[in-house]
Amino acid sequence: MNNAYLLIGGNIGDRLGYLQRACNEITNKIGEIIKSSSIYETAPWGNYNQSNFLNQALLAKTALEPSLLLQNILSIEEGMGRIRTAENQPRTIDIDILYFNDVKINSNELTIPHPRIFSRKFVLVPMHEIAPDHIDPEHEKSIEQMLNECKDDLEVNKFSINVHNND
Ligand code: PH2
Ligand code: MG
Ligand code: MG
Repeated sequence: MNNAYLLIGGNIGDRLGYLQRACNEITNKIGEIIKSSSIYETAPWGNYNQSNFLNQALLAKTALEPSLLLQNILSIEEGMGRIRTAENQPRTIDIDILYFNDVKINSNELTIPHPRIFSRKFVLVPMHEIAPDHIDPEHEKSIEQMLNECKDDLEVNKFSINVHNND
């Protein structure tokens, strides 16, 4: 079995519902979710002119090899109404492979570890909750070290459902 750390997130429509549906799809099509972080509400990185995201980090155990894992992820995203236009556009769901065992892959279709983990608090904060000591094979640093060194100051806050409940 392989260890796949994933980050899921979205900023259109029923954000919480899409995260929950993504977890169900991941369990069915990829493998058992062993760890999951809290859900965080995060300011949009890269394209400020869009709504806040909900993001969550997961550890899934999977029998799939990376290219098949990616194919299943793309089919889950498509089934959940993800439409790809330009980069950093609003989306119902995005499922990113952060780490796969301790492999490094640089192909046309796939870069593992995900190339921008170290510069994004919306990835590092949820990852730190489930795997602070995980070593990034590219930077040879732990998630905790990378979070301490991260210069990103965009908001990343635990999401509370009750705050949004008006009755
Ligand atoms: N994903 C992006 C670009 N910007 N910002 C936040 N807060 N969360 C994301 O998941 C995210 C982003 C590209 O995939
Ligand atoms: Mg992404
Ligand atoms: Mg993606």
